[in-house]
Formats: sequence, C-alpha cells, structure tokens
Amino acid sequence: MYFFTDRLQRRRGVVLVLTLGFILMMTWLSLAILDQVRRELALKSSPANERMLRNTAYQLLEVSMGVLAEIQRFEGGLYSPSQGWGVPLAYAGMQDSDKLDTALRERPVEEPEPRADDEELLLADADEIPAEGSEPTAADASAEDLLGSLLEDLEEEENKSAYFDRAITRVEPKADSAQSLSAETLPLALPPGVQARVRLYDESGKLSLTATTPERWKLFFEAMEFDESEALMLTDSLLDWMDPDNEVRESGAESNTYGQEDPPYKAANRSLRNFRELRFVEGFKKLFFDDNGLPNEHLEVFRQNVSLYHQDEVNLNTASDLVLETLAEEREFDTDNVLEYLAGVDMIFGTEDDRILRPGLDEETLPRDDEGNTIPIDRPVHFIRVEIAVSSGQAIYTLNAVLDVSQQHPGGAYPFKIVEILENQPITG
Ligand SMILES: [Ca+2]
Ligand SMILES: [Ca+2]
Repeated sequence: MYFFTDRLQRRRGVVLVLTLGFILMMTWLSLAILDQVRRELALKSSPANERMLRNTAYQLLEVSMGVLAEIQRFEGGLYSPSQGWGVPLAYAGMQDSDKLDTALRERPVEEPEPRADDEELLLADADEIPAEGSEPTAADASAEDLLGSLLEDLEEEENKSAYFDRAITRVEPKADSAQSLSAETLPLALPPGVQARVRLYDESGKLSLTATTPERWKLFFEAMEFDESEALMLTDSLLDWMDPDNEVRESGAESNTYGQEDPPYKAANRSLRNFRELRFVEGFKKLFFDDNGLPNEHLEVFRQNVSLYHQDEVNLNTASDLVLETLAEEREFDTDNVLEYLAGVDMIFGTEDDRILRPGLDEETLPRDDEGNTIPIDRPVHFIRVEIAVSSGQAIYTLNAVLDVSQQHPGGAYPFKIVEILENQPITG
C-alpha cells in the first residue's frame, strides 16, 4: 500500500512538472511575441522628442565650435585637447555625461540577486516600476535590452576611440575659467531630462593618406606587424591605386593587374574616397578582408590610424601609439621621451600638468631624437572629428561631423568649415 501511494505521488509529481513546463513554454512564447512587438515600437520614439534631440545636438555642435574658436583665438592656435577642447561641454561650464545613461539604464542590467526577505524583494520591485506607473513587463525588459545594446555599441565605439586617442583624455577646465564664463554669459543648460556627451578628436594625429611617403608607409605596415614583403606590397599597391599614372611600382599593381580580375576593373588613380574601397586594392584584398570580402581587424586599425582628411605632417600631441612608433622608427627617437614629456611631471595623461608641443617652448626641455635634434613642435590641428550623442528617455540621437579648423565655413555663419556631417551614423572615412 505504501508502495502504491508513493508511485501515485511520483506520477502526480511528473504531471505537475509537465504542466509547469508547458506553462513556462507558453509564457516564453507569448513573451517572445511581445518582445518582437516591443522591439519594433522601441525603435520609434515620438517625433517631437526626436526633433528636440536633433536640435539639441546641433546646438551642441555650435557650442563646440564656439569653444574651439575661443581657444584658437586666445591661445593663438589649436594644438592639443589638453588646451581644454577635448571635453568642450565641461569647458563651456555645461554638464557632460561621461557615460550616456537613459532612464531605463538606471535600472539594473542584470537580474537582481534573489533575496531571502520577501519584503525586500517587494521593495526592489517597487523601485523598478517606471515613473509613469505602468507595470513592468518582460517586454519592457526586452526594450531595455535593445537600448542597452545600443548604449553598449556607443560605449564600444568610445572604447575603440580611447585606443587611439591616448592624449585626448579628460582634462577638467580650470575652475576660474568656468566661473568667469557663467558670470559673464547666460548659463548654458540642456533641456530637462536630456543627457549629452560631446567628444572632439584630432584627425591630425593620424597618418595622412595622401601626404605619407613610401618609406613611412612601409614602417607603418611593419608596425602593424606585417612582414617586409607584405609591407612593401601594401605600400606600393596603395600608392599605385592612388597615383595618376599607370606605371607599376616594384611591388605594386595598376590597371593591367586589375584588368585580369573577374569582372575586370581599373585602378582608381585618385585618392581613396573611403576605406571600404581598399577591398579592390592588391594586397589589401587578402590581408585586410576575409574570403567573403568582409573587413578584418587590420582594416579597423588602418582606419583608426590613417586620415582621409588631413594632408599635413602628424601632430605629435595626438599621434596614436602606432603612428608614434612609426615616426620614432623613421626619425630615430624614443617614443617614451615624447610620451613622458606630454604626460607631465606626474606621468599621467589627463591631468593639469599635461604638456603641449607648440611653438615658443623652451628648447632645453624638449624631447630630442637620437642625433640630439628637438622633435618638431609646430604641428597645429587641422581637422577635428566631432562626436555628439544626446539621449532622452528611450531615445538616442547621434551627430558626427568633421571640421576644418583652418578656414571659415563658406558664408561666414560658422568659424570653421564643416567638411562632413552625418546624423545617426558614424563617419567611416
Ligand atoms: Ca596609378
Ligand atoms: Ca603608378
């Protein structure tokens, strides 16, 4: 008898588990459908909100240009973000969101730890109910996930930037400059509930696509850890692709090579219009792209260290590690001497004692190459990449632009020429 009861209980247990499993599956299915609907809804923010974010982003572009123009005028030139323009909103006395948070992001991203106390659990749930008072649903969570991944993308981009923008770190404006600004001008403020982040990067810290010598290209590709024959092929093919003639360099390729491709094509014989164009160039085809024509990490490194815009010498204040290494190899100087000079006495980037290579410095203290000559210091910033991200509630808006700070915008409306501007997409050039 005891045996029988036990089996019956076990069978009941099995039925219960099956039923629970079924309920769980149905719940999962309905959540999956809700999730899809929510995803589609989450992508559409209200038009009024989008307009407000867009207007804010453009105003922040103007604020950034104002900051750049002021520093350029007072300091006689733009040389390094350590002058204060690296974090323009902070310079202008505005709140600059170090990390973009949204209302949703403030909630825990991961599942909260299970708590022993039910009361605590209830309290935790109450905290998570949105301000509007609607019940939090799994669909809310999925919208959060989507938003979270968008934010992570943004942060990832930011981290990528951190890789090559060593010198562009946070330099807080001096307290007196912020005070004098707010005392003399109307305080600048973001609309309620809006968070913003503006970053300015110097394109002149990269190698110029058009002004780099064959010798320097070769050193650069070797710094990218390609072997000598690969470095030669990449150098000569790139230069042949861009030079106006059809004479083939020693390790290069011109239209006669590309004419044998299926389908055949010709060398561009002009400068690159974007980095994706490299998938047609001999050497790059194999080394920078996979078999499906998708770019690999080498293209990303190339893109981060080479500029399509500037056509001058590299600004050592903002040169990336890879570019600095290339130049050090070419001019025979020690990169550490330059980095230690720039980081200042405390040897930390982004602090008040950071130094700037610029004309008029005391020659005695300057870093020198192996022959005892001072390294070049007159390399002003020419092109600046602007990255603006504005968020409100669930919506994020990004504005990316490239400014030529050596000339005014045609018509005189802005102090600098806006060379390129893109909304909600990165500038890939
Ligand atoms: Ca050519
Ligand atoms: Ca040629």
